[in-house]
Amino acid sequence: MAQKRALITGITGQDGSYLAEFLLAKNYKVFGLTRRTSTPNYERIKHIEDKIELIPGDLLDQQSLTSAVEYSNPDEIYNLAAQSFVATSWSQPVLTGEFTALGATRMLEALRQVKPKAKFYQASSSEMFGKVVETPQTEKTPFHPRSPYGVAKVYGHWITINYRESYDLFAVSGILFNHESPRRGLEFVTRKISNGVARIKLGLSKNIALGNLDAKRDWGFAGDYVEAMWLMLQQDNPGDYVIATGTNHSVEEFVKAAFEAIGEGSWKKYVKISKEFMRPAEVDFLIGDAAKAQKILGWKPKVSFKQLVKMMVDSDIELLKKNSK
Ligand code: NAP
Ligand code: G4F
Repeated sequence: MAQKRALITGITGQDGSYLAEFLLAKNYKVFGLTRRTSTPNYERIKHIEDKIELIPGDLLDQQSLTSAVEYSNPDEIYNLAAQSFVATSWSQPVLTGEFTALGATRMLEALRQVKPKAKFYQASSSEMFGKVVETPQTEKTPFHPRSPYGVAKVYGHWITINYRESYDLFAVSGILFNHESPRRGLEFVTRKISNGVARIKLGLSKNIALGNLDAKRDWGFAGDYVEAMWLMLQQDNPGDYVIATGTNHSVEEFVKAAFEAIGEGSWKKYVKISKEFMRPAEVDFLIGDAAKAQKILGWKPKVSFKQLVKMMVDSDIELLKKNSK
């Protein structure tokens, strides 16, 4: 059988790096779209850089996306690139719309014009549920996004379905709940906490400044979630799936578990609440029901909340020790 070919946008990001590893292990030829930066930011993929092929391109630039699809001639396209930080979407709402919403249309256009037989994955988000109208959230739960990011993702979700219905494409939307890892960006709350706790443990900081501790998220491990993306594209028919653990925890519970991972029982003295990290509109509560994915894809998360927190804290301690040498 011919070697399968995949194009990943957002390969330098958390999910892109795990997905690239996953596909390499399945013997795919992996291409990754990277945008121009004044210094390369290949930290998350440096261990596999010699096994993948990077193609220059930007979600803002249709021609570069079309050329990337022509060049890579993919069987599968994973559109993971986005402005993915919710807080930034209020300070850069137009850019967020350009990347996260219209970027999906540009990728779909590239696919439609160049390789309509390729299978397409769109990275949709539980942020689309926002102010939730039912619990737990499923593929059928209506959306009420609470940020320019959430609104942009709703657009990306529906344009994917629209292209599937209009042009008979194999285009799917994975509605993924929060997933984290040691490769998570430092601005997201879980990594901010694991890094902060590691710094406190090593005597490099005295406290962590956080915003709303009451928000609850359904947190899973990114390594588990990229398998679900791939499984969605291995089906005979396209469909949209919720991917989640089915359990949730508050930010406060994450903080507590992270301090417990270093054997510190009293976390309160280390945490400062700062208005700077409060949002104009909050998503208070997310919990997903991944029954459809379990039934049709045979997908289940493997890493528990406690294991995830410990993995992130341990990794940050090791990283800080290594960097201080
Ligand atoms: P991430 O770490 O922030 O990675 C985002 C990626 O997009 C990076 O590779 C980034 O490149 C790239 N990118 C941003 N703007 C671009 C542009 N204009 N042109 C080309 N590439 C661009 O995000 P992630 O956590 O891996 O998430 C992957 C996708 O899943 C995103 O679409 C995110 O919104 C979505 N999602 C994530 C979660 C989650 O919990 N992680 C949940 C649901 C959905 P640079 O390295 O150059 O910045
Ligand atoms: O870690 P967060 O920034 O992630 P958020 O907003 O849930 O978004 C992430 O998950 C989405 C899936 O639902 C993705 F689509 C999206 O791309 C991204 O990956 O914030 C989580 C919660 C929020 O309620 C926030 O208000 O943590 C709260 N929080 C409290 N203090 C904080 C902080 N968030 C951040 N980033 N920093 C804080 O200091």
